[in-house]
Amino acid sequence: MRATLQCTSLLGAAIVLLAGVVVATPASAANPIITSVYTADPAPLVVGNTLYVYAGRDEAASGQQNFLMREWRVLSSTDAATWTDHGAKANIGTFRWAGADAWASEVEPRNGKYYWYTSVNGNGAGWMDIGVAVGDSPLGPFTDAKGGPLISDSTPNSSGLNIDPTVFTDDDGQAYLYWGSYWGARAVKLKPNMIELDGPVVTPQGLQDFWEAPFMFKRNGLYYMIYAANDTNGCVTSSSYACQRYATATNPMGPWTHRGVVLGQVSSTTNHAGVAQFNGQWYMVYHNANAPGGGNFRRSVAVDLLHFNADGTMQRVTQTTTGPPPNPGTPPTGNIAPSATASTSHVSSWESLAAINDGGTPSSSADRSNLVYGNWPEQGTQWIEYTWPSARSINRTSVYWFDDDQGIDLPASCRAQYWTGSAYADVPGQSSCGTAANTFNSVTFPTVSTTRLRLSITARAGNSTGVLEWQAFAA
Ligand code: FUB
Repeated sequence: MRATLQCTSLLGAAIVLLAGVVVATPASAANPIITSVYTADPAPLVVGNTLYVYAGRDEAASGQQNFLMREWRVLSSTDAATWTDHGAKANIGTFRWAGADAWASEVEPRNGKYYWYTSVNGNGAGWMDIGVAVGDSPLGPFTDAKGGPLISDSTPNSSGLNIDPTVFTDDDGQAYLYWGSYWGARAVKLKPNMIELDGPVVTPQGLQDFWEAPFMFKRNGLYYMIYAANDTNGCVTSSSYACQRYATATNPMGPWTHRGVVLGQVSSTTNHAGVAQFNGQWYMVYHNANAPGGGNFRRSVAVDLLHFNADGTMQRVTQTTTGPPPNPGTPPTGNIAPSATASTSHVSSWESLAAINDGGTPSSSADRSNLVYGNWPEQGTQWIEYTWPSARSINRTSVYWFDDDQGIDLPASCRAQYWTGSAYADVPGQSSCGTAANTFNSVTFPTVSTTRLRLSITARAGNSTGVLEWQAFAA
């Protein structure tokens, strides 16, 4: 947004843009999720089995150093990997009182209607306003819900720049509007009609280093606010850029407790993101400048996985060029070992830890035709372990032992362990861990939910141990 402060493009009141009619075209899984047009300021919304993303469109010519944004588009996906572009479903012409700058927006559902809160340049005094359009479906058609701005420079205690609305409706039906830029976050309650303020505009406390682009959501009873910050104290390398910091609160109006950075600097100067849980997986949608010919005013929407820690804090998002795999939150079935990251207390340098979850079926405990894991010359108790990026429900594990009749022998005993979130513990109620040669030895147990499963292996005296394949089965 920053460069636009010097070079705002006012297009004039005469501009009336018809909502674009675009044939829905599925795009393949990759980041950015769409490259046929430049898109920015994404806001996600889950309706049924569909993940929608509402985004502005960057139309600046190559080399142009200001935003040219005249419409808001809708994308959708049923697997968060493959996207359909539905085209523009609202534009500056949707608001008769506006003339330019179709900046960041967000859609909030209520009573079967969909309220599209937009940043837009009104024709009156001041610069940016927040308008509301309404439609009967996530794809509209959308019309102006109010006939004038919901927030403008004349709203008492409004932000220095009234853009970037995020609307959140709590379980009790109370809706909240947050917005702002120029380090000026603001919050206000909305009436049930979603188009009138319900009380005074307040300045939320605790959103450390807030610059702009708030997005609010709730998880496990805790309120989360992510927002763009541009400090160089752990956020960005230059304050021309921005990261996404986040804060949590136990009340939707705050006060907020700053928790850190959840999305680092992106390749565009602006950083605008949203969060959604879809089919059991959390996602962050954001924009960057990574599409061919992209830049600070030719941005593109990307989607990546978002992971929470057990204490409710968020892990920093890994920005990928591939995007997420299709529906990774769908519960896995069968042997989930191949999707895990393996680790061990020791592996012999000439053998391979990758053996244990490469999906092989050995013909015997002496089968060296595939990779082999062994921990020679270590003796006593050693371990192998699987880690998944989020918790898995597991109720069986099965191991095929390696025995080279030299330093590696069948073990004396073994047991399944799991990470409780703070320590390793024996998996409760597990059946005996078999040590037979030339077969898979299964261990069953009541389902545990864990990110880490460990096989603790105790060698026979004077020997080391080895594994040809170790499976873990989703409950
Ligand atoms: O896209 C125009 C403005 O840039 C948005 O409103 C800000 O959040 C920033 O992304």
